[in-house]
Amino acid sequence: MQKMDVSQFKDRYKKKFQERFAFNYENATKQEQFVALGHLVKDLYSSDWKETVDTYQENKQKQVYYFSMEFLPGRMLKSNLLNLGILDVVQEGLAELGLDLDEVASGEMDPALGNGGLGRLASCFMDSLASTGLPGNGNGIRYRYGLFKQKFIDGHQIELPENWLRNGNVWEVRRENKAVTVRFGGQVSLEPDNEGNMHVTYHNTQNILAVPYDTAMVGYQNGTVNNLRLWSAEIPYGEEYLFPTEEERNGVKQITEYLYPDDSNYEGLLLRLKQEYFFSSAGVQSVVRYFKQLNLDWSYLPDKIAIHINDTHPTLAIPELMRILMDEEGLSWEQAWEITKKTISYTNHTILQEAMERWSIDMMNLLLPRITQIIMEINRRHIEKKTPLYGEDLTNRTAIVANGEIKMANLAIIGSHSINGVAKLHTNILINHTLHDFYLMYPNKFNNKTNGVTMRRWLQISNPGLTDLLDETIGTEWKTNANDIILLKAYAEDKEVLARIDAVKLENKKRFAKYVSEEMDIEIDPNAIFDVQIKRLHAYKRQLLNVLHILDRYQYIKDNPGVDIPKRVFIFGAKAAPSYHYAKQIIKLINAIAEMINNDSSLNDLIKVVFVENYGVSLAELIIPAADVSEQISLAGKEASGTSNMKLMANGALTIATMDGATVEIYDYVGEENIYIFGMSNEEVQKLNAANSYNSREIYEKNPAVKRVLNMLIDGSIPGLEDEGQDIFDSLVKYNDEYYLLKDFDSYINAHKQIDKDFRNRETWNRRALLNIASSGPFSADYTIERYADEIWKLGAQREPEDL
Ligand code: 26Y
Repeated sequence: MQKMDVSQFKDRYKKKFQERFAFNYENATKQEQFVALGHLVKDLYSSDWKETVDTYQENKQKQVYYFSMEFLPGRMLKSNLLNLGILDVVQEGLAELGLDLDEVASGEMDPALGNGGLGRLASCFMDSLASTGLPGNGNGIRYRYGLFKQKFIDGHQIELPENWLRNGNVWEVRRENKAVTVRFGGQVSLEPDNEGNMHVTYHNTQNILAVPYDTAMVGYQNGTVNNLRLWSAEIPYGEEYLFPTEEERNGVKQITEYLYPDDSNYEGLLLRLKQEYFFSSAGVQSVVRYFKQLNLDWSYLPDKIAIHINDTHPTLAIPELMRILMDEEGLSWEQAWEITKKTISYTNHTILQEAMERWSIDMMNLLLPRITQIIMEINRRHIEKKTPLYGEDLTNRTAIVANGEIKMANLAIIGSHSINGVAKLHTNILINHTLHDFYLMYPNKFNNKTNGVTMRRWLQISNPGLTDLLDETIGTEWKTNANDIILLKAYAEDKEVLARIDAVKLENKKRFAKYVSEEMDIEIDPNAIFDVQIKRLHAYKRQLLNVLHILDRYQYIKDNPGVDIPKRVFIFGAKAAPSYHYAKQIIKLINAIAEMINNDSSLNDLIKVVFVENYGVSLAELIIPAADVSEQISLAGKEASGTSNMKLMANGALTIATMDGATVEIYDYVGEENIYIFGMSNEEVQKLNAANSYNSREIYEKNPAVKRVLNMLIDGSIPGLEDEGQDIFDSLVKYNDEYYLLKDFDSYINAHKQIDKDFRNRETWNRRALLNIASSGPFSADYTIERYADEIWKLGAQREPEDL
């Protein structure tokens, strides 16, 4: 890309604005100001975009396609500016035009095309693929409506539609000429042709057009611009007459209408199955079309293409690739199977049984008859081949088809060459427990890839103060080589640097406090401890344990008026799946407690509770740099990895955590004196499960602090609660506390007491914050992606046919 100075930028911006809107930028809304800037930025990268794509094709380089039902990219303006190397120029230029970049940037909608960790990981990976110069493409769904917009009414979560496209989308390019057809329903028959070869014929299928919308994924100052392709469902042109009723027409639109807001709670809904096949089929078709342009023998497909499936949601890519290779390209089953397995790899993101996808065979057969045949045959051959080797019991446990259902994880493992977990502990649990049978069969398929996050968005963009501090102490190499952040360790005893760490944090806290004051009308003291838990609301993540601590603290302050402890602001951000009643009750509980505490002047502001509405990527960028304490308190063994843990650490928050997910690795890097570990380990949880001896009521009866706090839920202490208090109380006492909150209660409270003490010693606290920042480099997604590229996708080493 050509360099641009401030005055050139100003000229171009003014011109661009006029072109698009036919009036002056000064009188525009920030949304219009953003649109003009977005288009200008797009002009700047478009030639690199074309060149990158052309180069991959000319070099016949192996490319990876990351299939994901969810992407959570966040606003893209600043990320693109940063990656193009013009963030400063644009900021300065806009300022000279009387505009504020942050204001203009807020005119962009935040595309919430994902639920949580899995979708955000996909977007971090897209950024890292481009930024490490790797040929990697995204493949997903262009949902017309993103994840619902969350409102609190009377403390209850209300879901509103998120019409993120209502002002258009500057970044996307509709590519009608690249559309493909996806078939649903009907019947299939196998009929011989004149030469006696079998042919698959379809009858009465519904044919739907998949239209791709492409978005550039700009690499960090390296000229690479990759592609994220999102598919939209449409009625094929000229075939409107095949969809005569309103209902049929809506049925097509519906496929890509909205993102399912369920995170870790599987429901076998037909429309979701349609979505899964829709984008998997469209993606595989477009990949195959690309491969055919290379004019190579089919056996080279795995040398040119890697397809990665993000959890089981795109697993139908496996039978779809089989179908195309056999039915359309005439390969034998054996050839197609070898190619498919070598092409596909799979990441598992959960061990929660309720999140495991299983589809009813009947439903699948009605919607996808040919795909179902192929799955049944994969299963038949699997059982036939493995039974003599592993015996009936073990083999049957690995069957894809059982009890009238198709188990997607089993299909994903059997039909791929690699399965990975997302943190060391998680992968070990997969190997030793959840997927142990598969591990015995395919030990070489299993591997770990600990998650990572892009330090560009989560440090450089969201925390410019810390970015400057790093630049001025350790230089700028860390921006392309995150491990360099470790150099900051050399400043651990440097009082000046420690004071600056403190000052940067304070500025970020003020920024967030301003937001809270303006948007929520709550005043919080930037000198208080900002204690942050931001993640989807789920029982296993134990936001409720955090709540119990708040109530305990509340009691303590009530008992000891004038007590001298540091102020705390408890900050929550969380959406609950709309059908997840218990999670929504916890939201109501937190809001009720916030109301009670924030309006109680006798507490002397020693506690405040802030539950931000509509938590998402944009709010995360505001909250994370302002955090002092990072809450990672899931029941050990349940959180596959976590990624907010990494972002918070990189921004100098100290972690209070169970030994779960990637937090175990954070502990390993940062050392025990710089993290607060509490509660049962995974082994202890497993033992307790096995012993079947847990009795939460006994803890309730015997532990006065627990009793007191829990009683608050049911004795009317918390105004505004209806059934929530009793139901939540019952979950903990009557229904034996499934996630062992009461068991971990004491050690959690003690860890928080230690935080109170330690926070007072500013210098020591800042040193530990510094050590957390310094130790965060290994969690850069750039490294994660490099390991995927080397060890799973083999993007570097590839078989070169003679005729290349
Ligand atoms: C099947 C459907 C209901 C479903 C939809 C979304 C199932 C799961 C999900 C999303 C799961 C998810 O976000 N998992 C998270 O993935 C992160 C990235 O690997 C992990 O850090 C995090 O621990 C895990 O909960």
